[in-house]
Amino acid sequence: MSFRFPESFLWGGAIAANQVEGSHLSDGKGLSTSDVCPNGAFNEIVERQDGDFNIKDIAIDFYHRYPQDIALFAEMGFSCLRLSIAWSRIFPNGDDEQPNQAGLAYYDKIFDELAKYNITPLVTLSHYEMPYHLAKNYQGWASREVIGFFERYAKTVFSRYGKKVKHWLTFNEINVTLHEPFTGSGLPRDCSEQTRYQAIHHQLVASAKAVKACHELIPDAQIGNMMLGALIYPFTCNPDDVQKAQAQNHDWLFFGDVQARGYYPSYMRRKFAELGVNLDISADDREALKETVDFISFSYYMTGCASADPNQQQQAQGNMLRMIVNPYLESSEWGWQIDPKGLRILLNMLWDRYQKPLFVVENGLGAKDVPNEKGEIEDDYRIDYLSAHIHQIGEAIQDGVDVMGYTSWGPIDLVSASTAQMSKRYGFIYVDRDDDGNGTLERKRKKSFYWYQNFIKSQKKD
Ligand code: BGP
Repeated sequence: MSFRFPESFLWGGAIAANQVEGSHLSDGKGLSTSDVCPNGAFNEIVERQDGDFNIKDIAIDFYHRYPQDIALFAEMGFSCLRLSIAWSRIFPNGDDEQPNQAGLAYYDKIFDELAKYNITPLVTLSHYEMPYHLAKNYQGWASREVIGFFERYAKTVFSRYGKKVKHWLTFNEINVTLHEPFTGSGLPRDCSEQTRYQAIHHQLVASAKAVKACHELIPDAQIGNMMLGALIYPFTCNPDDVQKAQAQNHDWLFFGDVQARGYYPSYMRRKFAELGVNLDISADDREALKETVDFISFSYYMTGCASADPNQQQQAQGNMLRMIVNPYLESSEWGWQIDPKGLRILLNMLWDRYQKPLFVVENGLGAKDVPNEKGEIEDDYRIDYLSAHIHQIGEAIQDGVDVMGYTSWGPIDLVSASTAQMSKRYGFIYVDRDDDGNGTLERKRKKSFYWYQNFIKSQKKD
């Protein structure tokens, strides 16, 4: 690639506490919503019993193996690691008066380890989990009270880590509450549209309050939002399809519009009226929402199409967004439609819309890696996927878009959020563990490890 990314561009990978740490009840941690979904974020909720199996109870044991894993990230040349704090390590029940000191001490060790290698932490406050107690006893974000609990949690971690962490995100893929109400938001899966949008409103207010607290407690920090970047194309140039695609894009851009502009976009008035949703928004809420994010972050895996034709039923498989298949694109083994150029289009679209710096905080290919006879993983498919996407980010920067960085999803194999499989692998680093929990947890560099290492090196000044 002849284009050279800006010197300040952050390169790295992204992980989430519940998908890597394990030790789900260690050192005072409480159960989280993720701990009661043994088959993945979108499957049944199972009350815990002694001796039951949840692959995330150990995950990849990052809780203990972080020094080795961070050393491997450093070896690849990472300048950034996106990770999340498990809210239930800090406030085991969510509504506790005092934080759990052992939980606070744990993340200090992580941030200190990153500092050794000059790796900038980018920290998500809530990545697809919340204390299970809040889901069980308050119906999660359906309750206005949870705003206060989240604010207390956010203030606690900002005060504690403010010297070590200068880049923050509020809620991972906040728009996913529309499709999966339990794991990230603690709502009953069969909740009404009214409950769902009221809960989303509470999350948006909580996000804005966290932004305010961050600005006050760590004035030299930056805090962003995080959306699942679900770009939708019209299936044909029929204006009916174009309008449908616009409406579906509004469904998720709405979150960014509130978080970046500080008020509800006007198109939501009609949407709420059509759905029969009547939100309880106080004057204080409106005031709180005015505190907007410093940058916009998003995940990017796939695109899809929208069609107004009811006979056009061909859906993309394996993803919760139920997008219509684009005949020009290929799909991953899980039916996620691969579209590197869509990333350039989306970056331009978000830049035009918000004029705030953008950060691609997830992107990657889930694949079944099979070791060759020498036990090595030759994952050229992953290298192809990632380099094509990175190339399009370079194109977007040349289009004039301000992009802060890129953290690929799952730089080390981890537990899949949607399926709870280990065999859906994203990593540059292989972890010896299968879907049933067998394996030594040994780490091994894949071919893509050396590719990413060389690529990052090529972007540094000679
Ligand atoms: C995003 C989530 C991540 C991650 C990724 C890949 O939606 O933020 O947590 O898991 O998707 O998805 P999966 O693990 O289902 O393949």
